[in-house]
Amino acid sequence: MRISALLLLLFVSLPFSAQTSSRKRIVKYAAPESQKQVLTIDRGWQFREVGNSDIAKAKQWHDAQVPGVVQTDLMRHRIIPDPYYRDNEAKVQWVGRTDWEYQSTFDVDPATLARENVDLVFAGLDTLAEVTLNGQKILNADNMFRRWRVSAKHLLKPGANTLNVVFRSPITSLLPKIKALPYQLPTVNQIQIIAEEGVPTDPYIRKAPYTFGWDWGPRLVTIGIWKPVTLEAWDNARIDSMNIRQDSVSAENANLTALVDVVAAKAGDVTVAISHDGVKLPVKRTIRVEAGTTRVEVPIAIPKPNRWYPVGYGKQPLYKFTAALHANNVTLDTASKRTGLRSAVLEMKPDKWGKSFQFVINGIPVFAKGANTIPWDSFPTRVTPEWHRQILQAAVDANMNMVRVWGGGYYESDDFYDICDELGIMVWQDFMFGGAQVPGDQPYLDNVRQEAIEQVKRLNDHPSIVLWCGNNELEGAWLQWGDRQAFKNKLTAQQRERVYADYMLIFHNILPLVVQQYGAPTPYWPSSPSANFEDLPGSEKIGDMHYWAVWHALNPLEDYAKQFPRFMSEFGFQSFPEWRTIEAFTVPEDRGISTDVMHVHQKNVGGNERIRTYMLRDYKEPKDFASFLYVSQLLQAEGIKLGAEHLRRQRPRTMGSLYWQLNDCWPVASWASIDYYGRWKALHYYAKRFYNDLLVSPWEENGKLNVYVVSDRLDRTPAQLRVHALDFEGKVLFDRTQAIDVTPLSSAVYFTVPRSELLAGADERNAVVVTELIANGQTVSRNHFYFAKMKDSSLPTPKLTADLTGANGEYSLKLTTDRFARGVYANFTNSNATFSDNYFDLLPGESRGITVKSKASLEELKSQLKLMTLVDTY
Ligand code: BMA
Repeated sequence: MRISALLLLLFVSLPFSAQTSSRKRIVKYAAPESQKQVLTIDRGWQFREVGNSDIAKAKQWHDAQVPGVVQTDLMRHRIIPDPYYRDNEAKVQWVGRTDWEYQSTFDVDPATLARENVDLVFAGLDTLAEVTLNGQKILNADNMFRRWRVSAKHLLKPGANTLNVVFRSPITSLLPKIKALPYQLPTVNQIQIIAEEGVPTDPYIRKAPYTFGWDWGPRLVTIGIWKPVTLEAWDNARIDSMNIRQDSVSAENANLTALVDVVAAKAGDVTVAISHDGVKLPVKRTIRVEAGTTRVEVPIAIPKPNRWYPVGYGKQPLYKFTAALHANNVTLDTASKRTGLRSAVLEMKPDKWGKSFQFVINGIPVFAKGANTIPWDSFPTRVTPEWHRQILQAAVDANMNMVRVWGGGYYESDDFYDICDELGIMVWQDFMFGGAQVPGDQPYLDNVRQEAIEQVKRLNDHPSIVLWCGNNELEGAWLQWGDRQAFKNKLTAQQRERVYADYMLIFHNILPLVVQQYGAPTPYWPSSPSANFEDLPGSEKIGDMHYWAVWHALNPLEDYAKQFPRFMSEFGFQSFPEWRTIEAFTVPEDRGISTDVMHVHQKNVGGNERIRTYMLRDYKEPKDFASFLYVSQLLQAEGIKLGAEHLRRQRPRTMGSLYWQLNDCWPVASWASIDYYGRWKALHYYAKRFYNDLLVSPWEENGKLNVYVVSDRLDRTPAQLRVHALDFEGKVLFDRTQAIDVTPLSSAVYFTVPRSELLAGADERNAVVVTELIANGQTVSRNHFYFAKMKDSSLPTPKLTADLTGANGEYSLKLTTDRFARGVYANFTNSNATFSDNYFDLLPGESRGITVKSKASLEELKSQLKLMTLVDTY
């Protein structure tokens, strides 16, 4: 190495802030262990509007946060209002329709400039960016999901350097070009915008689709430097990427290959050494590299690996592998990846129903229980690792073991997958294609290929990722959607062929090849839903299904139990968030289902009325808005419970239940089970019960009540199954307990009783059936069944008493009722709290203790406690 030891020493011993004098400076100093230096440019940034707006204040320079987006900076400078409040969304639309400029002046010291290579690296630009350094154009970026590296040494000078990034509007800058095309590609969820702008631009740009608006999210077309900017100084060679391919993993052996891409500035000998968790492995490779990228493969064998399992099936041990790049005894660069060792197979074997579709992890067929995730915020740069952890922990608390990172958002940040690895949550990972038809010109295809390579290399080592999926709903859209049929009808036969060929090229050629080359053996699936062209998407025989006739087509909730998919990757039902969430974005006059503001916060056209339509089928008309919110949550929870339990009962025919959707990106009426503020809706408490590893699930078939028990446990469970029926006053109508032995990984009926025998002459509108599974003296699952709809039931008015005790954030709440109480909901008018359980039924004379966590004091909580049950709503 030609770098002198002295220079290296100097370089390492002084923190960069000490080497610079200017106010605006390069900030963080990292990677002291290797010769490569990484400097983060995250201070001294300013931004201004440089397009067509007439907002004078926006035209001046204001300080900017990097990483960040202009919208959050504009809010901070009070140039735009909070778009989440009332109907402000419309007031900020100009931001996405104009151009913006960022600028930073940063110092570079002579030591950095003495290095052989100095690169500027942009980890993420949103999206159409022109970058200049000291007045020289260095980059045109056009993909939010890519990383951009530019060699910059020739343009840098000692002392102050100026970096400018101009962002063109992802709407107005594209419109003329798109309007001039012979036809315009269709998209989803933008009816109103299409009316305003003529055509949607999102099909033509690699940018998070949901920022253009979705049926649960506002249109907030973000613009900005959304990931860090760094300066990287290095000499002969550096590590561009490092991955650990899991060739085969069994209890005896893990056969792995470290894949290290080395970038060299010139030819020379380098050595790659691999260690894990501080243990040097006896494997090294010394090779001669030419200028450019060379892939170095180093085989690794780990006997008796400590294997990673999904939560509920074993532990989540993680290994940290480090690759060190040496030349002439100098460490040029190091790279690390943390992974978990497991085999993950998507098994599709012919069987009597068609072909299985199940994830087999370390040989265990795992029933996937979970939900779809959408981005945590409309402004991704506001999302913190703590927030990710809070919601992902809530997923595990609700007994989920899988999330689908849906293709209309963005590839999540590293911390997201780290948390999934740690918690044992499997991830079904879509590529980011959300519903818009794709173009197929060569630059677009190259852009997509590069994006996929980078994302697969970045993420594939996460053991949580068990599937790469091409897109969300594009196959089904092309083959089955009305809007696509109308689009096809407008095209010539040749144009139609072309659009279809472009689809096939990306999802059946480019992406699977990238996964095969950089992600194998992690499986690839072309679309969700899909039957991989062996049948139509949504087939009951092959592949995964999205079932939306309940909700979008107004089919009865009971139709959930008529679907027999191999894997249900989406089904969902909306509700409103709770009162305190509504309060956060409204004034009193907004609080009703038909107000303008509540319609702005409902992105599925007609959604509020749809909730009401369904509600009146099953429940009495709520007397006021607060009651309506509460009943909407019960309605959603009961509906998804019906669907999810049905899917679990079908095991092994069905091997997955992912409801739509886990979270929200702003306060809104939506399909989510946790609202934007992290508050659990009734559905999330229900999910904790219906996704429990042992589930008792009563279901009426042909005048009989069949009591199923579903087990996701690996061992047999000796248990007591109790089935009793009571009238609402507490009179026992039926009571039977039977010893059973629950078969592992199975679903079966363990008890059958005719409806008439259960009711013993009592009125079905006045009775509840309680099924209970008791193991080791504990009730592990309890489930209530009603023969009549709640609107027809004669619910008594219970007298509930509450006893709240505890201190310092941890409280117990004991609730007792005299008569039957349906849907008991405890909350505090003014304090955030989490409950171990909520929205449950209490039998006559029953008490239930729940734990409550809150920062509020006991006195505050006592004065704010509110209890509600279904009879309070009418
Ligand atoms: C599904 C999803 C989303 C959408 C949801 C509700 O099909 O893939 O596109 O938000 O339906 O309509």
